[in-house]
Amino acid sequence: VEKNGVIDRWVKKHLVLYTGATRHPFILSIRDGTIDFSSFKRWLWLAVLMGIWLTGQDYIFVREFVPFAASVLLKASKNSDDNSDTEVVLSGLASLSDEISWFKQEAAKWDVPLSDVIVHKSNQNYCRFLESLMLPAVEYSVVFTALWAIETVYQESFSHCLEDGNKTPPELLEACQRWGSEGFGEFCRSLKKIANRCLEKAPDEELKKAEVTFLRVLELEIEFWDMSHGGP
Ligand code: HMH
Repeated sequence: VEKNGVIDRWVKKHLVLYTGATRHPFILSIRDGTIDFSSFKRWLWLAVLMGIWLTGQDYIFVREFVPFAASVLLKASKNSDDNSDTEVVLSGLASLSDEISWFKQEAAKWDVPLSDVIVHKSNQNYCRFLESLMLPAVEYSVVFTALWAIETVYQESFSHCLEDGNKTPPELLEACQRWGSEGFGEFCRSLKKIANRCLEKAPDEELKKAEVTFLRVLELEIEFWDMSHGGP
């Protein structure tokens, strides 16, 4: 095993897809300030009507992500040889609770309802994928790889919007800070360390499964951002 760990090896091996997820055109348009803001609120309403409002979609996603993270917590408490795993996952669950409150607050701020957001097809696929990972038979290293990838794509995307030279619209800075913050980055590094530790001990077949799961997360994250185009 290379000294940088399995995760770095996979990121390097699948860099095109990884960059596709962490530097999506939607994220780049936020960072460059080219996202259309003159009619942002009108766009929001239209997006709500079309069921593609990303905050609304992410609210739906996070509600499904909570039981997934809880299933990882359960596996950590049963399978892990390191007690600190459960603490890391538990802190992740605590931020998800915070995130749900924030979505509700954002919805109120923009005067858009969360109650009747239509679940977009891409989001439905993503939620179904999470559901499949919640099965007790799915290995700890596989679900941990998924948890790491899901959180890290968001962290790397939004921290890019905060890097030097950004022209991120002030209206979106709060959202970017939520996932792009140093604290969330530290959390993602903890996830990576645990994932690497599990993967280094995993048998070949399990390792292959984890790699496929990693790639599936990247595809689903790209499809999630693609919803911003308003397509089907
Ligand atoms: C689609 N991926 C998506 N939404 C999120 N909130 C995260 C990752 C990180 O929590």
